[in-house]
Amino acid sequence: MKMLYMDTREDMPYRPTKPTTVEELKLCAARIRLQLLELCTKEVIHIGGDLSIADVMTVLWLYQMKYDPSNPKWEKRDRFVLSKGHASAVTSFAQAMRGCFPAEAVIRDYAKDGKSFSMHSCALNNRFVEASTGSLGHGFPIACGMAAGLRLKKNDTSRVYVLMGDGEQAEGSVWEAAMNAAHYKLGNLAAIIDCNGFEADGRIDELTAINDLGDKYRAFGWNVCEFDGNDIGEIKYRFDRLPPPRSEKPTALICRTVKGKGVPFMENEPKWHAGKITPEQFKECEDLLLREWRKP
Ligand SMILES: Cc1ncc(C[n+]2csc(CCOP(=O)(O)OP(=O)(O)O)c2C)c(N)n1
Repeated sequence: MKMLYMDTREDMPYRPTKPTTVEELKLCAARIRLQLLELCTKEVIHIGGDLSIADVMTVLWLYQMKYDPSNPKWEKRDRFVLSKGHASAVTSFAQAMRGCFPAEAVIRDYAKDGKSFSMHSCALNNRFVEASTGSLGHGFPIACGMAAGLRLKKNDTSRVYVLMGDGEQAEGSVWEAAMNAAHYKLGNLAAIIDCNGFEADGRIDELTAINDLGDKYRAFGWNVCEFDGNDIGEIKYRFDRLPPPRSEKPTALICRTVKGKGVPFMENEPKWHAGKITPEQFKECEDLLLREWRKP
């Protein structure tokens, strides 16, 4: 199959370096979805939870985060920790679009021994990864430690963003971290929770129901905002209004999303937590996404 590397596609030609409008960001999200699906023809990836959070990751990496791809250790950068470490593919494509490395490298090297793009984020072989993750419930406490570290260094302009899943909320360490973040007044911490309603084995409400997650974070002393995590305009609006990093309450961004978003046969279908697609399925998805993208 001819690989359609997204950096050079002629049918989606616009590649803004710093998208600012909702329309530009929507295009970037569509391209990231196509990159994910292209990779998914070659490797098993966690496609369901990559697609659910693709819109948030687009706005986060291409619009929101203070970050210099030519200097990933810049002291004043915002930090990102992928606590749901299995969403490494969408993270890598968002970073690629921000200019960290070419998307082609992700497609070529993903899950290959000794290369930079692992199935779960790995900081040992990729300098754009802040912390190695994959064991659920660990990235969040690491992010809290980073936010506390920024306070000790008197850095009051950087934020730490951490992405978790709703299934991940069943880990006890999540609640230890939530309690500590409020206690240490980490207003420089923003926890993004991808509430797609599913974990690996099925529906969250049938496995470990989390009921009203917003109430839980509020009870732990957090600011909470809850919104449609597949609506780019809404995501941008919420990021624009985050309290400043020097404020005293951490913020939970509860994103209501659809697992497998954008690919009808994957949406809300537990078997697409992880998987691989055929070239024919890729073509079907590509036609659909391009049609969607061209809609006025
Ligand atoms: C501690 C731990 N237990 C189990 C797993 C296996 N596992 C990988 S992904 C996953 C489901 C996670 O669900 P969720 O956090 O909702 O992620 P999403 O549905 O967004 O992909 C599980 C149980 C793991 N990675 N870590």
